Amino acid sequence: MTGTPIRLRVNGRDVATQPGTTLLEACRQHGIEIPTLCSDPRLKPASSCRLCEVEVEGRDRPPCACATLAEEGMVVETHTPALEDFRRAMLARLAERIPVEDPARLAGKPFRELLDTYGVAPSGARRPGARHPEHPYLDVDLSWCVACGRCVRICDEVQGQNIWTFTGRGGDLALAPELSPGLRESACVSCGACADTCPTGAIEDVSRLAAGLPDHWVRTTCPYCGTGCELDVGVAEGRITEVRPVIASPVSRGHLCVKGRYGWGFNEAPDRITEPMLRRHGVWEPVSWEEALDAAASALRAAQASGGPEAVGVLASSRATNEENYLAQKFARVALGTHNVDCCARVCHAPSAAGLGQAFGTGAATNSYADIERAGLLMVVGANPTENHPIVGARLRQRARSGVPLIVIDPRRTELAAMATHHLAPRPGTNLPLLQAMANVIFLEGLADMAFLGARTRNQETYADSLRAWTPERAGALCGIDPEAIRRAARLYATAKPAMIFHGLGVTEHRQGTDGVAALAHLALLTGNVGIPGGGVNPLRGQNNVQGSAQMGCEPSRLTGYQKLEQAKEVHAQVWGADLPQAPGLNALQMIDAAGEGRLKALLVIGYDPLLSHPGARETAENLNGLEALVVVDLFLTETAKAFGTVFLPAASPFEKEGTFMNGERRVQRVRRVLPPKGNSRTDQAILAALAERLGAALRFAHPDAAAVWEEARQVWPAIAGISHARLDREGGLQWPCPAEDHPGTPVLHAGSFPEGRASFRPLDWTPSPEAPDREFPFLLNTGRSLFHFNAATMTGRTRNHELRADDELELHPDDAAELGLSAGDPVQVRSRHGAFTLRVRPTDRVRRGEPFATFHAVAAYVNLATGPGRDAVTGTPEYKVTAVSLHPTADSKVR
Ligand SMILES: Nc1nc2c(c(=O)[nH]1)N[C@H]1C(S)=C(S)[C@@H](COP(=O)(O)OP(=O)(O)OC[C@H]3O[C@@H](n4cnc5c(=O)[nH]c(N)nc54)[C@H](O)[C@@H]3O)O[C@H]1N2
Ligand SMILES: Nc1nc2c(c(=O)[nH]1)N[C@H]1C(S)=C(S)[C@@H](COP(=O)(O)OP(=O)(O)OC[C@H]3O[C@@H](n4cnc5c(=O)[nH]c(N)nc54)[C@H](O)[C@@H]3O)O[C@H]1N2
Ligand code: SF4
Ligand code: SF4
Ligand SMILES: [Mo]
Repeated sequence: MTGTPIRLRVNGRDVATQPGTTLLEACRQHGIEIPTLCSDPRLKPASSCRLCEVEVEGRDRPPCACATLAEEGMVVETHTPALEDFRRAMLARLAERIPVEDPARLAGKPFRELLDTYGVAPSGARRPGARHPEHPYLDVDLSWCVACGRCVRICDEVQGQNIWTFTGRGGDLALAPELSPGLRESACVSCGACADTCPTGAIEDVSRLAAGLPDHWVRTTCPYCGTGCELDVGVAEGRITEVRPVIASPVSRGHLCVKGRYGWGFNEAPDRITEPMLRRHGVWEPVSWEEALDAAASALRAAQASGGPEAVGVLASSRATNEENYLAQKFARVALGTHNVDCCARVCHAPSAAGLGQAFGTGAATNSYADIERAGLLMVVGANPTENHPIVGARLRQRARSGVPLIVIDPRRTELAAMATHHLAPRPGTNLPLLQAMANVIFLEGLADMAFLGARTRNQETYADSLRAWTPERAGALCGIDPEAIRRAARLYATAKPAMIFHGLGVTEHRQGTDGVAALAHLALLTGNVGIPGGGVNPLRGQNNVQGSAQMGCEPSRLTGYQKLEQAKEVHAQVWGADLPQAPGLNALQMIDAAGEGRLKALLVIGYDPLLSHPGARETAENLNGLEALVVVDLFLTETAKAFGTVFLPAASPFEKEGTFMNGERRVQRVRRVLPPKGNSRTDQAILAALAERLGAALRFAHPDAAAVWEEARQVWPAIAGISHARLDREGGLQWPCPAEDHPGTPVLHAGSFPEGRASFRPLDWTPSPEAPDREFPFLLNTGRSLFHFNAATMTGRTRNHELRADDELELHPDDAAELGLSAGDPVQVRSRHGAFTLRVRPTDRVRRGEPFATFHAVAAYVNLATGPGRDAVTGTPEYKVTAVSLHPTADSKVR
């Protein structure tokens, strides 16, 4: 938004700025730097260091430029001798606190620059007891602290953790007293915001202190989750030495979580595989690329020869770039001749794409993260963003703290649930009754937006009929929730417009995953919360590029753009110069089922570990064992590779290639090469091209670089036709649909109309899961994630994150633990009808009685040994969130 500019005079010069701009910012816009120590664009002004005081005509006392808005006609002086003398004196006073020894700590810091500018030198000494070096990523030495308060404020205003405080005595910085002895044991989430803002290095990255300042910085996108934070990666002597947040990023706005900020150590892990390998007589042997690629290609060809094109398949990586995923599905369809191609969206948010697609016509998030600050109400359903999408989570928490109503629907009392206006805790697997009952209340109490329904939806009558049976009393009994609580939440959601829904795997990873998403979409339609800023239904997508890999066409029944085969096959055939396969393809789970039945003979697995991450690991193993060849393209020997791999092709990491990722709000952002591929590794693009060449499809994969691949994708998917690498480099990330080069991108979908004209309701009914507790298996196991580890922990497990929290744990209600005689840290065997695993117990009332929760990250736990074969009826997504289990204290302290 731009208004009429304001004009003022600064140091005798006329300058203009937008209304609402501070003097500090207005001067900066015109190249006038006013010194400051306590200000940071991420924070509200504090006016505590007073260095930015300026003279304003007509004011008796000089105000702080950071806290004074520019006004029409103002006359300002920023560097008078009096002001400069004052600044020098202030800095000299502060410099007395800074030790003369160890100048490296101050190197590159804003305070160092100020001291140099004003010709002041540090004159203090290290204070005993001021250093706290016990954290793996943060080195704290308060001898350097000048009490600017930035760390205290950023931890409060941005992250919301409130770890730091000033103690009364002497105004010294300290850990908040209620937090235990050290930083590592405190509630600190290791986001590193304090170290990033600290102007003196009193709180500093361990890696910066070890490696010194980087030689250069490269801007790229985080390789972990679908939030899509931007990173500035510092490099010295050919290695990553630090990562810092990007203040101008529209997604992360100068903030990162522990994974993006500190989780890059995997890149240099000593056990990273950087030589191609073949398994001979059960043993992996390094071979040349020629030999490995020949072996992989001939295994794929042999499988095709004996079983037809349907006997081969590709699992693409949602960790890799859009360009590589585009090539992976093209490789399956053109080089192998099969639609057997899928990605981890299958085990994740495929139900979101299906459910939102059915209702709205587009299966992606309707709105943007920026709408968090516009919403009148936030509803988080089956998602735990403060751990799994921490940058979104921190923003949601800040809004809730500022009084915006928050509804959380989750069986567990997550951090957000604990601060919610209403926390509804349904029994796992009962979203549908609950959401239908909310709709029932909204509809029958006359809270529906009838104008919206009449103008923009169809089938509302049959839908309304299907709601009648879902009284809060009936649903409450099934969900274990007080019917009045359902009514209160429904009324609040319907009346606090715009209301924004975020949802996660607690909705999708169920037998009725797609129906659950549809029920959310219906709620939004019913209340007219679609197509408006601050509203909508927004899946918090999982891996860094899962939105992208599905959107690029790594889906058996969809082509690039998630376009239906029928709808887009002609344009693809034309651009590819090849006919598309006739036979329908198999999804990720079906491919592995087919391997067990001998119908699938060879599988190419790119950056994905199905043996560890698919449900029912024993059955997955039996099925994978049926393959004749399994070609793995990864950074590490995954469990799948270790057990069944026949060829291993070492991939370059996301820090080692060019391309784009697509985040959960449909934003395409650049991925840039920070380092060359490690050792002999190659990009997925190069590997796919080399395989295609051996399969006789060289010409169709001869793109000189990632940008050329993107250019081809633009030709087959009109919604990205306006996005080019060059434009992304110029303007930053863009959200599709962006049909033309002059189109700004689309932050809010469905504003005027839906792709099919109207949105569509369908009646929904509840089918309970057979995974219900009984005498033999009295507990209902729920599984998911924790902050410090990412999925199969292939990457985070090779960083120092494991020093911050135990790897995996079983959250168990303290009463259940007591009944079983279990204390914190005791191993417990978890048995289901399908298998068993052992994990240490963490008694906590975050979970309810009878509903333990396990994180599934580490190989040591192998939680998926116990999960079952249930799948979402529409998409086949596994029912990871409910498994009936029994718990057995075990003397065997060796957790598998
Ligand atoms: N730190 C970290 N971040 C990650 C990941 C990681 O491994 N670690 N993985 C990434 C990936 S791939 C994904 S897909 C996302 C997933 O992010 P989320 O969707 O947040 O993932 P989960 O923790 O698996 O599950 C979310 C919540 O669903 C709740 N739940 C279970 N059953 C039900 C139910 O029946 N109803 C309701 N309403 N809630 C239920 C659980 O209690 C849990 O709190 O995170 C991404 N980000
Ligand atoms: N019990 C239970 N199980 C679950 C879930 C659950 O909630 N509960 N959640 C499910 C979900 S949502 C998901 S998404 C899956 C995740 O399961 P996976 O996809 O198997 O997990 P990741 O750890 O993300 O594995 C990604 C792999 O990609 C590799 N990699 C990273 N970058 C690149 C690259 O650029 N190129 C290549 N070639 N490789 C790369 C990494 O080394 C790693 O081996 O787990 C599922 N399993
Ligand atoms: S530790 Fe750094 S950011 Fe925090 S008050 Fe001291 S100087 Fe300021
Ligand atoms: S929130 Fe996600 S994208 Fe952002 S830094 Fe953390 S892991 Fe990376
Ligand atoms: Mo996921």
